[in-house]
Amino acid sequence: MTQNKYVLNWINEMAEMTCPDKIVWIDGTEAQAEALRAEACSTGEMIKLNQELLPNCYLHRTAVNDVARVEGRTFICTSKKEDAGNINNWMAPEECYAKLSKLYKGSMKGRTMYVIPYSMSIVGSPFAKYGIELTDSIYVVLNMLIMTRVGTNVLEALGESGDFIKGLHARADIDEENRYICHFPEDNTIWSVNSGYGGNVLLGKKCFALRIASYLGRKEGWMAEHMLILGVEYPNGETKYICAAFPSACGKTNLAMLIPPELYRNNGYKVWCVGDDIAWLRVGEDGRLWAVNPENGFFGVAPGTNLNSNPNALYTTMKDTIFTNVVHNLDNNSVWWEGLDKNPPTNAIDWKGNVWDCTKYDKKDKSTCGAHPNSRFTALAANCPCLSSEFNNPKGVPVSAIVFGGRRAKTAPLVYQSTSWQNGAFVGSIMASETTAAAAGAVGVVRRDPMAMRPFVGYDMGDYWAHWLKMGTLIPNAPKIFHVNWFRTDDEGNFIWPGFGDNMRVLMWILARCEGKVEADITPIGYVPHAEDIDIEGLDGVTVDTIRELLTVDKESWLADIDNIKEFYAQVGDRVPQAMYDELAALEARLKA
Ligand code: GTP
Ligand code: SPV
Ligand code: MN
Repeated sequence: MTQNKYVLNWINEMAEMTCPDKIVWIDGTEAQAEALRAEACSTGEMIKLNQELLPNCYLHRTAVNDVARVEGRTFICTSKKEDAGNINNWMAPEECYAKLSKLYKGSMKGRTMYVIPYSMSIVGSPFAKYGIELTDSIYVVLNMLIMTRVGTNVLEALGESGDFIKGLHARADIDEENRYICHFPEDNTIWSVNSGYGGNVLLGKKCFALRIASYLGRKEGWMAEHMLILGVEYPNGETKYICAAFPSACGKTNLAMLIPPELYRNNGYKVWCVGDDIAWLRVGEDGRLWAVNPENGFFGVAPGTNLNSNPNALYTTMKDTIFTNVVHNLDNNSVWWEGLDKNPPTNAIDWKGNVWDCTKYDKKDKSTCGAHPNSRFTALAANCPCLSSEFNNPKGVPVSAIVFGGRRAKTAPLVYQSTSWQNGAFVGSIMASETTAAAAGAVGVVRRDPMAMRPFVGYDMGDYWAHWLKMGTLIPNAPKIFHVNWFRTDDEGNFIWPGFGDNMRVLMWILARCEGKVEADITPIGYVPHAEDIDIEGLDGVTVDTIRELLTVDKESWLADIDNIKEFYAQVGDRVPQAMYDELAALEARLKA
């Protein structure tokens, strides 16, 4: 497949360690993919679903102890500990290589090693970065074929160069005690062992396109961010682009694919999806910030996806999709998850592979769920009905606004705007959100998650903030920066804001602000809308007073947050830029004034 000696030598070395029975190169052809699907079905690794209802769709169940990213077992292995920073786990590279080599040793005996040459972003484009993932999992191969651009053309584009990310993945024993997701940014290397789930093993995604790429971006003057990219098309045909960073399972896929409320549709507004999880951002020759989505598919949260909340995602998953850890409906050999509809299947297998009794389902007890709360679909971007015509444009799209957001029952208002790039970067640095099932550990605990990147920055968090500040000085026509919160609750714990498609109403205010077309109130935290300027026409049960409530800035709860932010900054450590401390002090002073 290639004569590239860097590639061949590395594969030999990895094969000597892992001892596969054979090595198979993935060429990106449909014939090879189809043979692998058949093989996975023959061993039970995947289940072929009803081909009339769900053509080319499959179901996979991971091990019960292996259902989410494992942040506690994710390491950044820089030669100096300070370069990984206090927020990341760190291991010395030699120590980590030695430790994991033992786990890899002979782990592919009796198995096949697949060689996946893939590209993040469009092959041959100036933005593209190449990787090769070695894995002993057909499930990983089939997911990578959807999520990235895979094939021999990647090897051709790479040529004789050694400039590619070396990823090694072995399922080994799926032993959680010995599960490691390790990054060696100085060596362009990723080693993952003892997992078979999503972000732990699809190495192009979080490991490469965020952790390694953020490290490269800092060196090379660009940014890798945990952001969706969407375009709002106006009735006159003009399209404005927005990037938004929300933590895992906090609404990126949903916002990226939103269908505008009827009123807007009737007036000719459309929303187009460019990406739902990762954005690579560069300064264009025109002085604007340009975004590309380096991925080729969506690894989206299944629960809660339905014809009302996100019809575009549902349509996207109706063919060529791999479902992971959802309910298997035996009556029609299809799939189901909590929140899909009100008719759970009565003859069904749950995500653990056990017979599932839907009558035992109790909303408050996650252990009664049929689908795992972090069950997912892997679907082709090309199958998304609202995919942007710019999806394959190697230049990307120009960004008008950057939006941060979190899952906050209180404190954060529906929307506010920062007062400058520096203030906006500060707003990103103090983001907080309730934890979700996307990572192993407690769910619903508020934690600081700067720029939604806490689990994904491949170097010191303070340096990452400094990089944000520096980028601001390099973008003459920088996007405006906002913060949103769809998740404020009332005293009974119900969401106040309807969310989903109606989030368009907030996007319209954001874009109007970018064009200087609407006034706002200045508050201690930034610009907050006049309640009347959030369009509520056609919204049931939401009045101007509801909006007023959603927009309140409660000084007491913000001051309580300030204490928590100070603790967090101290934890990030001595590389927190002075400008962030200045912003923090100014915010505190304004709240106390
Ligand atoms: P990752 O893929 O983990 O990075 O997550 P994501 O940010 O793409 O999250 P996603 O859009 O999949 O949403 C996760 C959950 O939040 C789903 O269960 C959604 O139904 C729910 N959700 C998304 N948007 C909204 C909203 O506007 N309001 C409410 N109440 N829930 C929402
Ligand atoms: C996330 O957790 O932010 C995801 C899913 O997008 S995973 O690919 O598993 O990281
Ligand atoms: Mn994500």
